[in-house]
Amino acid sequence: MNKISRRKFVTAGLAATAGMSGVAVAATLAKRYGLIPPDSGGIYGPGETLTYAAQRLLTRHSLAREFPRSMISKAPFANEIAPFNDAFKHHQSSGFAEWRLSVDGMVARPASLSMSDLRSFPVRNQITEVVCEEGWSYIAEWIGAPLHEVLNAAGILPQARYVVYFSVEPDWWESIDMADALHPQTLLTYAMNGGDLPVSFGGPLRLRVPRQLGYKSVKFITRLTATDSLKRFGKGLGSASPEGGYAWYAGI
Ligand SMILES: Nc1nc2c(c(=O)[nH]1)N[C@H]1C(S)=C(S)[C@@H](COP(=O)(O)O)O[C@H]1N2
Ligand SMILES: [Mo]
Repeated sequence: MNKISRRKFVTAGLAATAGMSGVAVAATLAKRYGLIPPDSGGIYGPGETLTYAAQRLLTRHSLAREFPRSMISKAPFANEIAPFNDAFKHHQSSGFAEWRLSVDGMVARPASLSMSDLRSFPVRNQITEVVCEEGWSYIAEWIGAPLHEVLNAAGILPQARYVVYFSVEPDWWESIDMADALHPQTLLTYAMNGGDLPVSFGGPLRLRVPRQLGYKSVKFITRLTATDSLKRFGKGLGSASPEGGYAWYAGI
């Protein structure tokens, strides 16, 4: 046995005796492809890495299921929302004329977009399901500007790896990777079921990410920022969800 194959033999043996599992092998692969989620630490970390890496390697371009118009829920369920402060009520009474979405970070042309600016982007619609981790769901038609159109107009830089998005509600902020940010069904929605997006459903502006659980579809969006690292946001776990015990990646 020459030196190299002997070393290989020893490594394989070590891995076997240490019980190096499929999960560890998968984690090594995930690292090679840059598919480690920001909440990869802790006891659920290996599972999170496996879920995220496997979905991204196998179904990066998959589409969320779209439903026929006849399946739109008659009584969609709006999750409980916090009572609004005076600033929000002021926006509401002026028809959100002063609402702005700021687009910044790793973009060549940072922008501050009004609702009418957003309405001037190509309009897309999708009839998809909002699925809450607490066990309920509803189907609605969502209408808005594809996030990729807005990012491209702002000149998103090739180094950007994630888009972080913020609500007027400080506890609600999330991030998605570029696979979801550039996905054709990820929409900045301002209308629902044919009318303006009601405040109870996130109006005036909600990011719909239909390939993930409802909590990634944050309501009352005011800011998007493109970044190459999630470390400097909050506790560095990618979003508010993992800080509260939920997964950053919530693919469905
Ligand atoms: N700003 C904000 N966005 C939010 C929430 C919230 O409370 N505030 N709840 C989230 C959760 S947990 C879910 S399941 C969905 C609920 O959407 P719905 O109210 O349209 O049913 O919105 C998500 N987006
Ligand atoms: Mo939820």
